[in-house]
Amino acid sequence: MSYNFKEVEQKQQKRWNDNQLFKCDTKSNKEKFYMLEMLPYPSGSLHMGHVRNYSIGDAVARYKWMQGFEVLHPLGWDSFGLPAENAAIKRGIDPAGWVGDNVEQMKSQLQMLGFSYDWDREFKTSDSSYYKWNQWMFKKMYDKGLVYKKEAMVNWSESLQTVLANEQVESAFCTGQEGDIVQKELNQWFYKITDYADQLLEDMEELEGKWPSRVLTMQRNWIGKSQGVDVEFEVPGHQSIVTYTTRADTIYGVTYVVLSMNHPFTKKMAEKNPKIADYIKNAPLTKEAKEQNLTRGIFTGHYAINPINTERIPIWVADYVLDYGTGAVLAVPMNDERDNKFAKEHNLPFKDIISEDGQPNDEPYYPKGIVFNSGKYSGMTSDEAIEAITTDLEKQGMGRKQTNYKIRDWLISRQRYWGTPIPASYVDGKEKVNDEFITLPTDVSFTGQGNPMATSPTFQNIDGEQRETDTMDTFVDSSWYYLRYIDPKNDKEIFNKDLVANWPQVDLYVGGVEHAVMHLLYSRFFHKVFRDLGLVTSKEPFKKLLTQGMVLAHSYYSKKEKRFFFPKEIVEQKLDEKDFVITMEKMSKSKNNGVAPEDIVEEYGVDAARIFILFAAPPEKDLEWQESGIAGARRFLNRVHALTEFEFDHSNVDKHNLSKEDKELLQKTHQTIKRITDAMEKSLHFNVAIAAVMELLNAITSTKASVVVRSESIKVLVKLLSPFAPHLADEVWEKLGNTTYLIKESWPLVDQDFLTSDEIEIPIQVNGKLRGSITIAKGRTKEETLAQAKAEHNVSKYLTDGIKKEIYVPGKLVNFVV
Ligand code: ANZ
Repeated sequence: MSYNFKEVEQKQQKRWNDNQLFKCDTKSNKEKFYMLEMLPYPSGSLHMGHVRNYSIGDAVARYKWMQGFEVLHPLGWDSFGLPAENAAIKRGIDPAGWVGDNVEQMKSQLQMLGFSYDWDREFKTSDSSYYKWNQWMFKKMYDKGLVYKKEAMVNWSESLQTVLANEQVESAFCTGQEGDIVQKELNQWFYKITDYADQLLEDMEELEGKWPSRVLTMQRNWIGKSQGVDVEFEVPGHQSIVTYTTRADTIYGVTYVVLSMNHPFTKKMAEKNPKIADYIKNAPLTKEAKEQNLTRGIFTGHYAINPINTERIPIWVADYVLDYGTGAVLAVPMNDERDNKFAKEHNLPFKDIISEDGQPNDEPYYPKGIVFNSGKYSGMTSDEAIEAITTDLEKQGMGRKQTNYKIRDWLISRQRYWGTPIPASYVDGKEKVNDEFITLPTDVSFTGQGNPMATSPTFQNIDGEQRETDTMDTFVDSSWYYLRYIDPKNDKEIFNKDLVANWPQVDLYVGGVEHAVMHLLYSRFFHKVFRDLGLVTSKEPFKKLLTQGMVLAHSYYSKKEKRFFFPKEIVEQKLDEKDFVITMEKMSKSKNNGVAPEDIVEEYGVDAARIFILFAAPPEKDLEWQESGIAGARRFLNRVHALTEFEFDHSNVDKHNLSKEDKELLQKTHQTIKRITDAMEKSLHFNVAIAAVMELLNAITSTKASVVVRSESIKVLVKLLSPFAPHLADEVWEKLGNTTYLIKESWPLVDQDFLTSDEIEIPIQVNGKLRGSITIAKGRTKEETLAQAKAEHNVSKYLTDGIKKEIYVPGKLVNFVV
């Protein structure tokens, strides 16, 4: 029953390409749909995560074409970034060449998979025709006051002479260089995303229900807006210290004031006190180390005065205080968990001031409650006390209402080569942002020491000016690429705004949840800046977001050899599974549990790979790779192909002249259209859709309906299957005598007449418990229904002791009380 899938797939792809089926006319008057998957990094070869991502996008794009939309479905490459530069350092390869080779290889894999991209819109972010617009945007933002330079603490590697991002430090990017990294103040470029903090928050309302709620929550937390009060603590003989609190109700419970390492008071103390200087010097650098060190701290030897009750309290410095708010915290060991741990460690006093009922109980109590031991505020709820204490502090001139945000401005400077050159220069040390387009120099050396940009003999010094050698964070590149796809060849403007107005938003964006904050927040920021520049008309870039789950597979860890084996080795060497720890994990190189897309395609074909991927789990859930599952997908497709062997009749179905079997098959057919259309429109649960096609196939192959009706159902099935298994669907379509392509055919419509069946299913309960069901013709009497219900064998065995009462809800339910 099997067919030559390789031949079929190649043949159909050739037909599609020859006829440029996926070319988008951006000026079309048709209703538009912009389908986008996150652009890939050209690492060298596709992995299953990519295949999943693009199979989802492809299914939706093809479905939308069939629904009559003009579909924009482009793909490009996020090609700037460190791996290309590391290849240059380690193997002496030119980064541009490395990227070019990788792109070529991955593109041919994508083409092998038959994805419906409009390849005319492809670009790499490292193309000068793309990144020049990063520079244009930088200048526009500079003119609007959204770009600035300032001193910032960064991770500096002494041996590499460059700044490393936090992630790079943590992943020990510079292996063997541990200890080598120091925190250093450097002059860096920033994008002022904080100016947009409120808009980024408010506009999230538009995304509610359309973006996964956990992504919205992560963005909300990242922006981290909070309302509180700045409270001033006098320090005799010094400038006073201002703390920020959202819990002014706890002010009677304060037993110490605690500062961050970078607080000016800390720094002043460090100059006089070598112990404090040492404390700062020995600060842990990585996030993990910081998290393990939450009680690291030191007493400054000074005291502050609590403005509410003039109590004298010690001033400490601690790692758990961040550069946030004022960098100073009023510590309340009974009501804040971090303070509690810290106070225990350093034997600082505790004061009981809040509980659930306002009674002292000497227990730590972290939520809001009722206040006691707090002077005239005792007896108030936390919220009342916050209000009253804030007002009184304001009156005293010792407090000020304050709104704070966690979000920081976006540090975009990188002391790296493979990125967009920042279009700035210095005259006598003074910065100047330039209009001119600056290409990356090619006369640089990659020594692994410092910024390669600085090694170019031609780049840095021009006409008495000194050029900036920093390049931009590559997240800048991916912040607006979706707009460039609409007008990718424009060399006069970043994009034509009238054209972009036709495509106001990406309708569906699909990608990994790891981009929940950075990429997805930076793009939203850029979009709003574009809007304020009058270049786009919408508030938000991505109307709907789907974050797909990971692709998992079994990994085999050998207890003896202490390494991961490939599943193949287990089979080939007939190894005993008992010697392994077998777990389901994300496919990865380090676990040797990855499956190469090309191997799967070779063995089972593209359509089978896609069907398996879309069928095995709903798109947002993790997918467990099963070889048996993909073999099952292959068998299913073979059965679909076998439909071409049935007798076929192209005549129209006469609705008024149908046998019982005809009606049943048409009902099944139209129910299937409805189920699949609903899945495509609402849940994007392709697994449900494919399951429905499978059911319809079973109905078609077992029916006794007429050839005309069966032919009609086969046509519908092929159309419904085409977004998921496009090659086979077009093949069958062709074999049935059609010369068109399914993507240009219209999606089947539901005929309501066939949605309702003449029969209904009625659940049967015994004592309220479901015991079975019966199918009866509509309009049966109560007596007939009850008789059939009692005869149902699953039910009858519960009725042997006699029936006390019969409950009958016509057309809905039967319940026997026994
Ligand atoms: C006293 C207090 C009592 C606090 C209590 C909390 C609970 P948001 O803005 O929502 O994160 N805080 C302020 N600045 C800080 C800093 N630089 N580093 C670490 N923690 C800081 O919450 C602000 C609260 O976080 C503030 O309210 C402060 O602790 C702490 F039962 O003050 B609170």
